[in-house]
Amino acid sequence: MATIVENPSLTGGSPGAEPVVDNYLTFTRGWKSWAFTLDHKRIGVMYLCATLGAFFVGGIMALILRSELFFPGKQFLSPDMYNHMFTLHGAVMTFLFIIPGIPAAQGNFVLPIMLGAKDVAFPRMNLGSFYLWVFGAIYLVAAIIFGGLDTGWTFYTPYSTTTNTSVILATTGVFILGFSSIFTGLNFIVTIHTMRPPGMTWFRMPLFLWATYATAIIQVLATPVLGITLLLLIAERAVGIGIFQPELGGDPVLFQHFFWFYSHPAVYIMILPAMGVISELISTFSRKHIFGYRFVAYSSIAIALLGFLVWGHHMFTSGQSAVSATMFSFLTFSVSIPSAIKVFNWLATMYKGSISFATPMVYALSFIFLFSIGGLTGLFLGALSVDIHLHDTYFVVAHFHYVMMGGTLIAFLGGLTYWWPKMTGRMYDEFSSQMAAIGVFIGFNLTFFPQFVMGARGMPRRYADYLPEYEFYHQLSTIGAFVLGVALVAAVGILVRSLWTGAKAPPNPWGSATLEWQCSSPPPHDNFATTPEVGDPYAVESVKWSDSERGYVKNPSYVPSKDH
Ligand code: HEM
Ligand SMILES: [Cu+2]
Repeated sequence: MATIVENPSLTGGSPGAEPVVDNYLTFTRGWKSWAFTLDHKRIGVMYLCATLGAFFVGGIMALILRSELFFPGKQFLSPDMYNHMFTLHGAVMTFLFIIPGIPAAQGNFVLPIMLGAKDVAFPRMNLGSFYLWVFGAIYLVAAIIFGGLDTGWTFYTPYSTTTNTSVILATTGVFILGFSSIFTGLNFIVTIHTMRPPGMTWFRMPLFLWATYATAIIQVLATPVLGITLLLLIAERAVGIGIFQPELGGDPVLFQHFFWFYSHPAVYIMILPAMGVISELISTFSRKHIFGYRFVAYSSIAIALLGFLVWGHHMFTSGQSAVSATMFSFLTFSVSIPSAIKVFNWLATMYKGSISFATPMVYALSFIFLFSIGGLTGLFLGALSVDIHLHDTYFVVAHFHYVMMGGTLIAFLGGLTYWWPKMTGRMYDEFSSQMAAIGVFIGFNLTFFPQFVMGARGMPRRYADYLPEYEFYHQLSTIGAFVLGVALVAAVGILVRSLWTGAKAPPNPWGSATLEWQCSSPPPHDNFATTPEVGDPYAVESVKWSDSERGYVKNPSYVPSKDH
């Protein structure tokens, strides 16, 4: 059995011997040193493997769904099985991948280092958060095995109170996952408030940190509402407390209010960290200071706060009053302003920049394009009269995949390829990785763009069958899904291969000025031996390319300007 072996370089090697470079991967060894680790970097890596695993499972289900839809009529899934499959696809993707993906996996890895801290404020709670994720995932999987689940990821009443599938197991799982998310958010808030080193003022924080901070506010404030709602649903099913079931005097629409009071803010839990990643990528790969730093920072907070006011836009057709529908429509438009501010600032950052098309930037550019389509179609849906026609059609499916997949997943890949050399100490093959990124972009659009068209033409969502007039769009979409699947497997495969074949990564391969690039790749156990020198995180001129290092090094002729 494996045992924990302390790194010999730290317990004193012979004097004069070549110093063994300590890094977080080799610091201690054995599986226990991972299972009980309190190191935020290792917890980040474990989260990364776990969420990618969930993404793979959710992806297989998506391909099964799309294959069923290649022809009208039944292929191999009964309508009932189809309901199970799309429910589990949605629940796995949302709760196990998209929500924890960037904050818990990449945020955990880089947040303390970017901040200049040795770890998060509560390392044990951090590990606890990871195990809660594991337990929550086990419950969800158990629901699949014991009775399945066919309510849709939204668990709408009254169906969820009457179906005889495993609603209680699944909602217990989601309840536990909610705690995991709250723990992560709480940890990040406290870390950012209390662990900034001297010189790291709020306005010297990289924008990724502002974004994860804003995300954490939502995680802490909104997730309890989901938790309580799910407990009420469990109580309704188990003992009939009469809150959602009409025959007991309850109101099923109340469930929708509770659900969306969490789940609209939750879409910002998904997208804000993604926007944070993109801010880092655009500045680094344009070799320019980010344009409008404060606007980008404040717009994250604005999104977090405004996001709490718009949940009723999911309920325009639920019979809510015309006055509230009008108010929700108006507020929905206002929440898109801060997102637009970010897009304008990214474009302005690129303007006259010296743009490199390294893989992370290919993803960043894809993000801007796809997120813009996703966001703008959100405005169509936020317009009252238009939504009456589009509600519950494939148009909505296309909209949210453009924001969740075109936005968050693409940013996840951008962040993964950007921080990969830092996490693993290896460079991946640039050309094949760029090709995979382009494949993802093409596959994605082929899958989801036709869904806008068929949705606008009336194809309803969550149906196992369709009229022949939609066949062409469904076939394009299914072909796209397989292109996307192959490209995604290739994108991740290329990264994994670099663990064996990749060149050693320099501390700063891309020329970024944020602190994580000041420590070696991979970083040492404690991140920084001495307190790092904090400067303007976007002063890309403070580093310059060195041929001998095959990376960027400090630029001796750089003089910080006064306004930063
Ligand atoms: C500019 C910002 C956005 C606006 C104006 C917007 C607007 C809307 C509206 C009005 C709907 C309801 C449509 C209907 O059911 O009839 C909707 C659905 C949805 N949106 Fe957005 N949205 C925006 C951004 C996002 C983002 C960033 C995400 C996720 C990352 C997202 C995820 C979703 C999801 C998952 C649904 C469907 C929920 C379901 O019924 O299963 N949206 N959006
Ligand atoms: Cu919403």
